[in-house]
This record gives sequence, C-alpha cells and structure tokens, in this order.
Amino acid sequence: MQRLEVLSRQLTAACATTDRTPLLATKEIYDSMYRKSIEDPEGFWGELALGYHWQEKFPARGHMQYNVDLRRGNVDVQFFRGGTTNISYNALDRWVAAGRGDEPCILWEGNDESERRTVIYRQVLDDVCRLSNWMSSRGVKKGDSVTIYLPMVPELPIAMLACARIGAMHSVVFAGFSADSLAQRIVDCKGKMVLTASGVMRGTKPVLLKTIVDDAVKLAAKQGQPTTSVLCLEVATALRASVTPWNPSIDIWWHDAIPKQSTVFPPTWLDAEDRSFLLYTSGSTGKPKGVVHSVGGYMVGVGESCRYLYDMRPGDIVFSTADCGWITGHSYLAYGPLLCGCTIVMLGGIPTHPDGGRCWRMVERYKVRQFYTAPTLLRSLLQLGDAWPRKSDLTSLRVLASAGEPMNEHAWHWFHEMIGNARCPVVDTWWQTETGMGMLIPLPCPWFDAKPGAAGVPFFGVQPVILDATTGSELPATGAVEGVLVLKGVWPSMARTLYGDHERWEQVYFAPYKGYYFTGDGCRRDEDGHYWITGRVDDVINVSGHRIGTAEVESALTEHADCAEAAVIGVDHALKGQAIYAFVTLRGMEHQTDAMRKILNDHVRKVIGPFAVPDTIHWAPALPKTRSGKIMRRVLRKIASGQEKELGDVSTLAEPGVVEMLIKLRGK
Ligand code: 6R9
Repeated sequence: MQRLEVLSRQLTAACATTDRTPLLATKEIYDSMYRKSIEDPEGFWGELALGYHWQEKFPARGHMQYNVDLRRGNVDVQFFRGGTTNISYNALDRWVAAGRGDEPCILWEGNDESERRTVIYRQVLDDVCRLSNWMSSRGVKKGDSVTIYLPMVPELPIAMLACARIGAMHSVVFAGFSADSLAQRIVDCKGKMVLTASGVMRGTKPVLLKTIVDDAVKLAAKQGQPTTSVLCLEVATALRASVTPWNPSIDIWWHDAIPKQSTVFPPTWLDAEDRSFLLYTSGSTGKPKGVVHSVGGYMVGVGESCRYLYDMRPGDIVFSTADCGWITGHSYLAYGPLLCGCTIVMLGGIPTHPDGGRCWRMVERYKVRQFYTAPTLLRSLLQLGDAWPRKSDLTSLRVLASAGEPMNEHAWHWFHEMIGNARCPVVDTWWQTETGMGMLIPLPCPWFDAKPGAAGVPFFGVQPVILDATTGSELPATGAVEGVLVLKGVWPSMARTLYGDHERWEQVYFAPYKGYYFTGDGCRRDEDGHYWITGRVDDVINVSGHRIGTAEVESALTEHADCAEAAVIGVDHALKGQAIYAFVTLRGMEHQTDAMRKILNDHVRKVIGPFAVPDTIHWAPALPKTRSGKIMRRVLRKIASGQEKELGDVSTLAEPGVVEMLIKLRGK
C-alpha cells in the first residue's frame, strides 16, 4: 500500500493544479488500498496517519484495539494509542511553519453581500491562541466542555480550534436552537462557559442570540448547571434597533477580552484517544445524544476523507454551505479542509439571500474548487431557475459534493449539468454525525461510473453489510439486495461514546444487531455494488405488505419536471396498514389542481409501480424544515393526521409560518 500511496502522491504532484489526477487515479489503486484497509486496518491507517504531526509517535503495531460486539464485553475503540497530537496544530501551525502563513485561511461573507473578510492562516492562528489564552485564564482546561452558540462568522471555527488547542471539548449548538434546547445541551455537557454573539441577520430578520443565551443560562442554572462566563462577539448589523442585554458578573465582550491576549499558546499534546468534541445529534427525540469524537482518529479519518473523497489539496478553495452547528460543518467546512491546508469560504447568511445567484456569485468571486452542499438547498436553488447559475462563471469548480439526505435524480442532474457543466463528479456522500467522516461515496475519479442518487461505494475501512430487516441475518455480500444497513469493523473517525452515557451508546448503536454498528438507515445494493440509501428505517412505509422507502417515492415525484420538492410520510390506513401521504411543492403554484395530482400519480405509477402511488397529495408551497435543512417529518405526520395540537417541540423550525399554511391547505 505504501508504494501505491507514494505513487498516487507523485501523480498528484506531477499534475497541473487546475486539472490534476485524483489520488485514486485508477480502480486498481482504490481496490488495493480498500483491501488493505480491511485486511490490515492498523497498518493501513497507521501509514496514512504519518501525514500528520505527532508529538509522540504511536507504535507501528499495537496502536489499535477494539471491541464492538456486546457479547464479548463493552464497546471500546482505540486508534493510534501511544501517540500524542493536537488537531489545531495540524490545521494551522503546520501550514504557517511551512511558509503559508500569509495565504487566506477563511474567506467570509456576511448576510449582506458587501460585508467581506479575508483572514490569513497566521491571523487565524494568532486569534486561536488569544482565545485559548483567555479561556484558559478563566479556568478552562483539558477535558472541560465549552458551549459555542455562534452564527457563521470566522470566530466560530476559530473558537472550535481554540478549544481543540487546549484539549477542551467544544459543543457547538446550532444558533437556531431555542433557549430551551440550548439550556438542555449546556446542562447535559456540564459546561460553564458559553461563546456567543450579540446577534445575527438571517435574510432580513435579526436574531438576537445573546438574549437567547441569557434565557438558556438562567434555565441551565435552575437545573443545577451555573455558567461562569459568557463571551460575546459584537455583531453590529444585528444590533441596529436593540441593546444587547448584559449581566456584568458573567458577561464579557469579545473585543474587550481577546485582542489583548498573547498570540502564543502552545498546543496541549493530547493522547490520540482523548475526547476532541461533542456534538448533539439533530432531531433526536427525548434527551439529546451528545456524540463524542476522539482526537487522533477523528483527525486522520476526516483529513484523509477530504483528500480522497473530495480531492482537497493545499491551496484549494473549498466552499461549504453547511453550518458548523452540524457534523458537516465540523468535518467538511472547518476541520477537514484546514487539515488539508485549504482555504475555506464561509457564508454568514441564508444561501438564497438576496437572490438565487448568491452561491454562484461566491463560486465565481473566490474561484471555488470544491462546492459542498445538501440536496435540500440544491432543490431550492433549482426551483429559483437556471438563469441564476448561468449568470456566473462556474468554471473553477472541480468537485461537487453533497450529504445529509438522499439526492433525487432531478437534483443530481441539475447539479451535474447546470452547475458542473457535466465536467465535475457529484460526490453524494452518505455518512452520519456518529461516523465522523464520509462512508459511502461515488469516488471523484474519471473511472468511477457514478449513478445519480446512489451513495456509491465504501470508503477505506468501511464494511457495509445489509441485513434482512426481519430476521437480522446477513444478506449475500454480492449481487442486488435490500435491507438494513449496518457496518462491520471500525474506522478511525467513528464516535467513541455518547457524553455521560456509554450504555446508551452501546444500546442504540450496538445492541440492535450484535457485532455490528447499526446505522438506522435502509439500503439497497445493486448488481454493480453501488449502495443506495432508501431512507431511515423508521421512515419506511408498509403499504399492503409492500415495503416502500419514503425517499423512493419522493425521488419519483421530484423527478417530474413540475415538482420542486416532496416529502412523503406514512399515515395509518384501515385496509392497507399504511397509506402514502405526499406533501408536494410545485415549481409553479398555479398548477395546484386535481389534474396535476393525476399527472404526478401517473408519474409515480410509471417510475415505481401502482403500489407506490400516493393516496393523498397535499400541496405545500413550502415544507417545514430545521435550519440545517432537514424536513421535519414528525411535524408533517401530525399535520396529515389532523393532530396539529400535538406538534411537540417546533423550536428548530426554520420558518414557523409554514405549519399554519399547511394546515390551511389540508384537503384542498
Ligand atoms: C452527514 C449527516 C445522518 C443521516 C443518515 C441518513 C441521512 C446522510 C446521506 C443520507 C442519503 C446521503 N443521510 N447523508 N441519506 N444519502 N448521501 O447528514 O449527518 O445529520 O447525523 O444525519 O442523514 O439517514 O443516517 P446526520
């Protein structure tokens, strides 16, 4: 493997920076590296890890140990044992030491397109050290939790890296969560410090974050978790008409505290298996699950996945529309690109504000090479029309990436043809907060025959297994099969536990199918060995004995030219068990007629079969979504069944007005 790795690095170096050979230039290189990653994971990852700085090297053998089979004892995963490192050192100091300190590290634009900042690598390192010094002067030390509730400003990745430098675990809470949810997360991680901002503009709406933090801090204190420091960044635009509430005993302005700190803060050398951060999973019911990642394994898994899956190399310009409040923002906006020495492009507002051309103008302005987004944003961008991307020069693009939900064929083609001009691979990556890195991927290599809507093939170290949903037995390893997706073995960036609840970690992920990691997703593999995610297994609909993935019906609907977006749920049905209920957003509201219902039904009948035809099509000028863009199916189920009084927690809804509108349209 080492020779192949060297060979692929040489190939890379030999190529011009604009059109270069991908690391996995041939199928043979991928096959051979993949094989080695399964047969000898310790040797394989050990070699790749040498591309990072280790203050103390881990031994070539004996650094890896694991058990994921509850029948043999507790779940425990360890990589690079004996090694010490620091992610912030690998993301920043390494590049500054290599003479790249003056290169841009973060290119930021605010909600208002004229608000722009360029922060070079050296500056980011200085700011990280200043913040580490301040946090440490306030008592934050290795192993402590720090809550970050910041909008998408450069200070957000800076805050993450400052925690990483100290060895404190950051818990980034998406700055769209309510005070209740924030308090719940502060209490769960036992954090004493919150890093926040006065507010943020979202489109035309100011959101006063500090007020939300104040409420959360009060709630957390009532629940026995006092906050001792709130560091607040002043964001002037959000403050025009209001004064930031202030509690002098714990609040401190960023601009008062941080600039005067020293720019030297030696990284804490952490054991590879120390905790790097925790991140609460989105949309989970009940007590939030604080997914905990490691230092060494997360760093190597994420860094290497950026190189191999998205072809990121030093100097590349990477634009991700993800928010750091979610795992995609952690792995593929902040940590991964910086571990690869790239420049990150950050957008601090809504990607469709002020119009559908915003993202494309940014691609042109910064000569973006890798563009990373989610299907939901793609669908809204395509709904806004082709004229917008046509206005911008998108020729710098080389890799189009997406994650988070299944991508329907229509969106895939639009992405591939309209945005990538049919030259850029569409890397529709399947992964999860818990997996840390991309797991199933259409490889961004000319030899790889990507299929629209498929999540591709396994990345190194990933052993997908499809189980029969009812018996739990393994389905054949080759040929077309469909069932529940589980993963065998381990990979470096897999989460290590749930904060404060290792038993829950074991029960949720390793108890359902002994010996495997349970993904919660349904999946099919086709004859060519490509994996297709069919949706969460809890989102599967069973209609008259036919098991139908909601994603399948959605994809069929959105394939129709008039349909912009669809969300399908199952509703109880006396005869069939469940009936298919589809919320549909059309490209033009004037088409919301029964004739159009028939056209769409006929289309689904044609694409999947008569059993998949929705019983109900409910017109939805918009769908209820979380700020991370996930459709809130729980809310849709309540609306469909007329139980709107029992909507539950809707604090994560991006636009609360959508619910009212959908209720009015029921039966219309
Ligand atoms: C990265 C992220 C994880 C769940 C996952 C699955 C869905 C993610 C997908 C996808 C189809 C893809 N998912 N990527 N479904 N195709 N390419 O989104 O993490 O927020 O933890 O969500 O998202 O259902 O289980 P997370």
